[in-house]
This record gives sequence, structure tokens and C-alpha cells, in this order.
Amino acid sequence: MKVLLTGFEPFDGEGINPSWEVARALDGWVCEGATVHARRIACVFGTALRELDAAIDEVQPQLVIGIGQAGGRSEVTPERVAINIDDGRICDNAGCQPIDAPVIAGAPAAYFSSLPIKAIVRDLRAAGVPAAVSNSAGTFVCNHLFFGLMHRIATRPPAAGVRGGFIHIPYLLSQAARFPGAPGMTMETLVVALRVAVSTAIAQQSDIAESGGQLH
Ligand code: PCA
Repeated sequence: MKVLLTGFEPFDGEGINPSWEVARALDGWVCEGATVHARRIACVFGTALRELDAAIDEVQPQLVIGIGQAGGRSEVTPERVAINIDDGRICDNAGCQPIDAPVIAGAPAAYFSSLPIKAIVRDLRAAGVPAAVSNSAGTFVCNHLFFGLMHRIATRPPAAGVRGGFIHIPYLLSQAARFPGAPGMTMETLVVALRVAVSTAIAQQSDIAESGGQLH
């Protein structure tokens, strides 16, 4: 089994993006027989989806977890839903700022994550990591990537039983230090968090495989 973990390049004037730092820290990690493959994605509308498509074609994963920075959040937050809207509060890294545009014209309004988001939150908290389900991934490039991922899984499954979703993570402490009052987490905590999320998602995959594809 292969797991694709994506992280984003820095954006909005930051020099670092914890999502890529944590993804690449887990590159090559073997969890319950599954190997993690990390890929860095541009923080650019459109390009991000082309890079995701190429990574899925190359890796052929059974599980895809996108990771993104959510500056200001104090918890690790598995996202429940991706919506079919691009609406940039700021420009992306190519200077584009779509407003009220669909991610994919003609696609459904929204897709739900197929990760076990409640189980991930439970296991994160048990591991001592502050966590909560989030009901909005925003309308910037993270939601764009999440929506594109779920649309691809729904319409062009790379393999039977592929599951996917998105997890937002807080600033690293070094970033938070530049915004007084903003919460942050250590790299160590973020690495633990993503290890827990991946292993909980894999455990769910194994349960599904053993039950012949039926969720229970
Ligand atoms: N966070 C942004 C885009 C890239 C990232 O890491 C977002 O939440 O949309």
C-alpha cells in the first residue's frame, strides 16, 4: 500500500510552510506495511491540481492526505468538506486571486472527506495533540486542492478503494513568534500528529479491505 502526503510551498510572505516540512519529514516512513510518499505542491490555483494529478499518476496511492497551513488555528484539524469555490482573500504565489469562481465548472457543490476524521481527532487527542474536526477548509488553495482531489477520486479513481482528505495544521512556533498571540506547534508535535493521522487512516483502509470493501 502507498500513501501520498502532500504539503504546500510557503505563501503569504512566509519563508516556510509547516505542511511541507511535516510531509517531507515522513517521506519514506513505512507504517503498517504502507509507504509514505511526500510531494510538494505549488500554492497556485490550477497548478496545484496539475501537480496533484501528476503525483497520483506517479505514486498510484491507495490513500491521499493533503496537508496545509492554517495560521491562527490552535489545533490540528482534519477537514470535513471541500467546496467548489475559489475565492482568494490574498493572491496565490502566481499573483492570481480568483473571486467566486468554481474550482471545477459543472462539478458538484461539495465533497466530504473519505478519511475517518472523527477517529483521527480521537487518536490525536489520545496522543496529546490538540485536535478538532473543521467544517471549512476555506476558499483558498488548500480547499482548491482538497476539492480537486475528491473530484478526481469520485470521477477518475486511480484504484479501487482510494480514500482521501485534507488536514490543516497550525503555524510552527517559529512562525507564531512573529505574530504575537498566534498559536503554534513544534515540529515534533506536528510529526507525531501526522504519524497518528496516517496510521488511523491506514487502519480504516485495512478494515475496509478485510470486509470486502464495505464500510462498517
Ligand atoms: N494553506 C493555504 C494554502 C496553502 C497552505 O498551506 C490554505 O489554507 O488555503
